[in-house]
Amino acid sequence: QAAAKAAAVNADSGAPTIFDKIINKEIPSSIVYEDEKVLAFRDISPQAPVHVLVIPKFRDGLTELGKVANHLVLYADARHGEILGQLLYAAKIVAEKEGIADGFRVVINSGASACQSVYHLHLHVLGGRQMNWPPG
Ligand code: DGP
Repeated sequence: QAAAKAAAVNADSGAPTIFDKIINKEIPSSIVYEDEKVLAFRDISPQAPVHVLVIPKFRDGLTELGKVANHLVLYADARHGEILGQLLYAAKIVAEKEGIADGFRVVINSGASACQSVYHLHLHVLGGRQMNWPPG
């Protein structure tokens, strides 16, 4: 866990991330849902039978917020209500498409202590098995 936290601290540079390449289709991903503002694709290291990441595309002015956008949960203010709502709505669409609408989990790892490893805001949508509580 210490190594994971150290990696998370190092990842927090504010620079573009691998998710920018996924948004731009420079590297492939398994896309589950996409609209103008949001992209949802399968996690490369699934922790449940369904494990989808939902991310903002930041192609509409949010990009200028730079690092703030990467930490949107931490620094969110009144400007961000719309995109945060759209991310949660997309999570619902993903759950319905994936057949897990009867029970699923939405997670945001925010910051090093939560072991955030990619500094581009993302929701994890997990389901398809019994989820346990508390999470690790
Ligand atoms: P977090 O720890 O909350 O920052 O989660 C980042 C997630 O991103 C992690 O579950 C693995 C996933 N991930 C990292 N790189 C890639 C990639 O290149 N493709 C896909 N599909 N997922 C990735």
